[in-house]
Amino acid sequence: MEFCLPLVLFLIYLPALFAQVQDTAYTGIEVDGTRAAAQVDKNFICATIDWWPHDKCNYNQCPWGYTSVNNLNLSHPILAKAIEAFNPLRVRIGGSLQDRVLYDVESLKDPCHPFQKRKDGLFGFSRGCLRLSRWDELNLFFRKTGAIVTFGLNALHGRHPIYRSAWGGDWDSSNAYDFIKYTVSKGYQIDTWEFGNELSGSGVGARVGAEQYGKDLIHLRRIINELYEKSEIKPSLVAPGGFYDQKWFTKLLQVTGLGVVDIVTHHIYNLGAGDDPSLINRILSPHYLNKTAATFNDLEQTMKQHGPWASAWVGESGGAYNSGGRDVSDTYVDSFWYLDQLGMAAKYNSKVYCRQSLIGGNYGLLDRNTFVPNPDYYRLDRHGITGYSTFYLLMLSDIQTLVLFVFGSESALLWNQLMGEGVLSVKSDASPFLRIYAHCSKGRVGVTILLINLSNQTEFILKVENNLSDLHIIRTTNHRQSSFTRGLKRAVSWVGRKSSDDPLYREEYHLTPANEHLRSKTMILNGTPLGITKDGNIPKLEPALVDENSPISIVHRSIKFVVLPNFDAPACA
Ligand SMILES: *[C@@H]1O[C@H](CO)[C@@H](O)[C@H](O)[C@H]1NC(C)=O
Ligand SMILES: *[C@@H]1O[C@H](CO)[C@@H](O)[C@H](O)[C@H]1NC(C)=O
Ligand SMILES: *[C@@H]1O[C@H](CO)[C@@H](O)[C@H](O)[C@H]1NC(C)=O
Ligand SMILES: *[C@@H]1O[C@H](CO)[C@@H](O)[C@H](O)[C@H]1NC(C)=O
Ligand SMILES: CC(=O)N[C@H]1CO[C@H](CO)[C@@H](O)[C@@H]1O
Repeated sequence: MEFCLPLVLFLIYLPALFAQVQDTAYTGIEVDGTRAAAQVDKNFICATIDWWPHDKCNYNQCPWGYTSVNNLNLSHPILAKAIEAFNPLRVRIGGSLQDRVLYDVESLKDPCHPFQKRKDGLFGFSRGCLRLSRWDELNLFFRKTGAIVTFGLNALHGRHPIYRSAWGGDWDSSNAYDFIKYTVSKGYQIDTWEFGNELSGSGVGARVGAEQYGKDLIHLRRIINELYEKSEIKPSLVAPGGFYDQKWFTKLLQVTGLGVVDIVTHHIYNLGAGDDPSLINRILSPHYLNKTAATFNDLEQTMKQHGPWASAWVGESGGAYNSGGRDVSDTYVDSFWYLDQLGMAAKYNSKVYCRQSLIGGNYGLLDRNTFVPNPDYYRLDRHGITGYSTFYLLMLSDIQTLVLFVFGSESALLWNQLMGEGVLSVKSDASPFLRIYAHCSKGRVGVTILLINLSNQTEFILKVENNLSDLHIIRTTNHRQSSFTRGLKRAVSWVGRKSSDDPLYREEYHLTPANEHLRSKTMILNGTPLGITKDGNIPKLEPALVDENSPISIVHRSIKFVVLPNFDAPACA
């Protein structure tokens, strides 16, 4: 019997072996351009600046360097250019230590010390302090770079631990009051004041009950109303900047009621700890990625029911917690997670998405040491040429090395340039490994589709249909090509179809890793590595122009933005 076993095993595994051969799946997707399923803010992309000092360490690494609110080098030319490239970028100032920050206003009685390591301190640090001279510098910098600022206030000030991680007592608003007053007197523009960081639900490090939190928010609302009474621009109030907890969030909305909280922020770290060996498997698992949809959906329901006056933001999301994963959060593979989550957040009506972090940790969009405008830091300028758009890359800095190449920023920039405010729903019969998101194109007619192919073996060939037409979805998955191409010929409902023989084009931005290595730090756009040229410039970044009636293909483990300028979508008009 024994010697039969290998044969049996061989027979069992035979189909599996064949299944691993590269394959192709034909699929139809239908984009509903008749109405926007959701709407994001004009400035959806946001990145955070944290308070962590250089000696914040995880897993025997100290990946923050000098990137804190208090010591980030604001005169580094690359930093300003990186922010300006988004034109504008939202910046959220906050993080774990924000609730322990004192503002060095005149009335402050305590000395203004920086954060210091302390074993018994919350998150292992003492309280810290923001000097007003630094606050002045920061505001000059934000004004210069056009950043739209969200500032997180110290919601633990005046409270004390009561039981385990639970903190009690009223918030002492005096320090924040004088700080906001100073900010108003200087004419510094703060778009949104946020209250607290990760104190909701069971909290991270510390938690505060929803009832108490709501009371303090009502108080803060009064302060803001009072201090901004004579101002033309009135900042919004944002809270609680913590993990979603249905009971806690519901209670907070009930206690505060209409006219207190304008924006509800929640945090997401859905990939696990930064040193988790399964990070990459999670990033590539559609099932795992999609789990976050449940959170988005629950929050959307809670908001509809208890706070229809407020909108939702992802206030902080970095994938892997505790500073991100080294050689994961800063490589190509991270874009699968990041772009998928941007798409999902938008679909569930999040108006803004703040990526942890702009700089600092392993998940920074910029290298913490060199600020390398990662060769992926491009500005895209659009010029209308013969009806199409041509994109030019402006080089932001001469960089000596291509090695430090951080992907989130490239992905974020492409999203920022291409994806508009209207979110469109997509029907598809594709495998779950093909993640699809559609938005109105940014700043022009038509729609843009984001395709994320997580499959390690399947290339998808798609036919995009407009449901304005009376065509039904052609269910062609894995059908033979002939029936698929027959279906293609029936594609209609594109605007601008000329009777002339001129072909109409779509634009494609295809992102793949160098050397097919998922953890590569070099990104390939339309077959060209994104690197600097001999003379120290970054090459032009142009979309591939493709006959719009040809099927769209996307190879395994890659990402593509497809701009369809002639797609007739009344919702985007
Ligand atoms: C594709 O992934 C599956 C499971 O995720 C794995 O079993 C298989 O070996 C992979 N195939 C290739 C060609 O890498
Ligand atoms: C900040 O960056 C600039 C430009 O690279 C550099 O000249 C300066 O020394 C830096 N300052 C600090 C404090 O590191
Ligand atoms: C993702 O999750 C949402 C909500 O739980 C569900 O409606 C949707 O069908 C899921 N999508 C996929 C592709 O599994
Ligand atoms: C388009 O799709 C939406 C839902 O996605 C549906 O409500 C609408 O009836 C569809 N329109 C047509 C013409 O099929
Ligand atoms: C690993 C991987 O995804 N490889 C594919 C990436 O995309 C290119 C085409 O752009 C394919 O040739 C690779 O096989």
